[in-house]
Order: sequence, then C-alpha cells, then structure tokens
Amino acid sequence: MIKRLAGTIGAEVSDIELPSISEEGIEDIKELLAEHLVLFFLNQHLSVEQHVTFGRHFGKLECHPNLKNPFLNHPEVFELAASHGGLADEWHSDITFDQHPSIMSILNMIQCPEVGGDTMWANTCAAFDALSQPLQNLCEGLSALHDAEPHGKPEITAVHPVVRVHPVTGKKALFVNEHFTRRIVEMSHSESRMLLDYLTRWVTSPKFTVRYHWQEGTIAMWDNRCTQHFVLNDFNQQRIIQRVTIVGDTPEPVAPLQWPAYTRVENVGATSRFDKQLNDHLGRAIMSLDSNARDDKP
Ligand SMILES: O=C(O)CCC(=O)C(=O)O
Repeated sequence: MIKRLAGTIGAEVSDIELPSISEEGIEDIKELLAEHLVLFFLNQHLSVEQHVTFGRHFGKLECHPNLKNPFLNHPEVFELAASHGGLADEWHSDITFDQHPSIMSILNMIQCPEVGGDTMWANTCAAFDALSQPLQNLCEGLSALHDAEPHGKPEITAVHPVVRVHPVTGKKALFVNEHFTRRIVEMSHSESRMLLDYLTRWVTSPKFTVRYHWQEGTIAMWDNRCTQHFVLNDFNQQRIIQRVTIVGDTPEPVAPLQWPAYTRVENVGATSRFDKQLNDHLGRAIMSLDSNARDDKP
C-alpha cells in the first residue's frame, strides 16, 4: 500500500519486507521512487548486511569520501550519531562536492528521539518549475562551485550545472544547496551570493517539502538528483542513523553553459579574496586537462 505524505514529495510504502524482496519488487520501488522522490518503509529493522544487500539492488555502493566509518567489514555503511555531532542540520543533497554526486541514499533509522529529530525533504524539480521564466532561463545557463568545507576540506571542489536534467524522468531540477554550494561560477561574488541565497531558500519553501517523523527500524530512500534534505536539530536524546549511498553520475545541464567563468585579473583588490577559491578550482581543472593531454601522448 502506498500512502502519499505531502502534495509534491514523499510516500510511505507498507506491506513489504525488504530483506526478501524480489527483482520485480525492486523494479516497482524504482518506479515509485521516480514518482515520489523519497520513500519510507516502516518496521524493517535491517541488519548492516541486509542494508548493504538491499542497497546493491540499485547500483554500486560507495564509501563516504570524507567521514570515518565504524564497520570494518562494511566500509560502505556510514553512521551519524547525534551525540558525536553527527547531525545534518543544513539543507543539502549528498556529496555534491564530488564530480559524481551520489544518485541515491538509503537510510536505516537505528535510534531516534521520542520527539524531534524529524527530517525534511524538498522536491527540487517542483522548485525549478515554479520559478518565473526569466529566472529559469538565467539558471539554465549557469554552473556552481561546490566544496567539502563542512567536512573540513574546502580544497575538495566540483562544478555542476545550477539546473540538472534528471536522466530517468527528464525533469529539470535546481541543483544548488545551502550546505555545499559556494559560488555561481559565471557571476561576481556579490551577484552569486544574492542568487544562491534566493535559490537555496526558495527550494525549501514549505510547499515543496515533506516532514517525516521517525520510528526505529524505518528505512528511507531518496533520489539525490531531484531532492534536498535536512534534519531538525530540536532534540536532546541520542539519534543514530546508518546510510548507504549509490555511486553517482555526472549531472547533465539543460543546454551547453553559456557564459565564461567570472575571472578578473585586472583591478585586483581586497574583494579579490572572494574569487580565490574559484580561481584555484579553475587552475586545478586546467592543470588536470593539461595532464590528461600529456597522458594521451605516446
Ligand atoms: O539523519 C537524517 O535524517 C538525514 C541524514 C542526512 O542528512 C544524510 O544522510 O545526508
């Protein structure tokens, strides 16, 4: 049975046992995920092994690139415990600082507070569709720099289109988030700040979201290509989640990007410090292109 939980995103699926699911059942889940973007399965209580086995039905699993993992036998399972500061209370899609951000995440709720610690998800296709035509057109021609600064690694950077096309549904999704996105590549720092502030707030407008209250043993899975999520930091008890993520793809823009990167070599002044990270990223990208070219030589 499928129970929709909000107007634009989220559904609870009951009468299903994930450990014994058939290949046909997996195909049904893929279709449901394309429709609802985040799915919840109650009363599953999966072991670490069952969690990993279920995840592998959807693709290759990846280890978290920056955070430690407690399970020696299963490096793909990553755990967040609130008592150790593991609480993702800024809106994000997973691993967008990587060239190939995870396409999907599957979360196992191990321990949750009686009250509080809900998670919210936002539908980033609905958020894009509801923008005005001029702003849609502008965003479709832009790209943005993301970094792993929240994990203490600001030097890990990647550039992605501001609007990506979902490879399965063909829908357009806004692909900038509060947690990992730093800068619109084609704009000055102050223009970028204004647009990113607007877009990242817009995505989280209540009408694009669902808010989920957890029970232990629930499995949630979401599509990172067309959603963002965050946890409400409003509790004092322990909260532990375990997660596996499916290896990512390359976010595809709607059309070839239109404008050059905003780089200014003249008029260097105090505000140029805001361009440093972007310039460093572009420098690294050019160096890697050069070394690729060298590698191609016999
Ligand atoms: O703890 C949650 O509910 C969500 C965790 C999260 O944000 C993540 O795994 O990226």
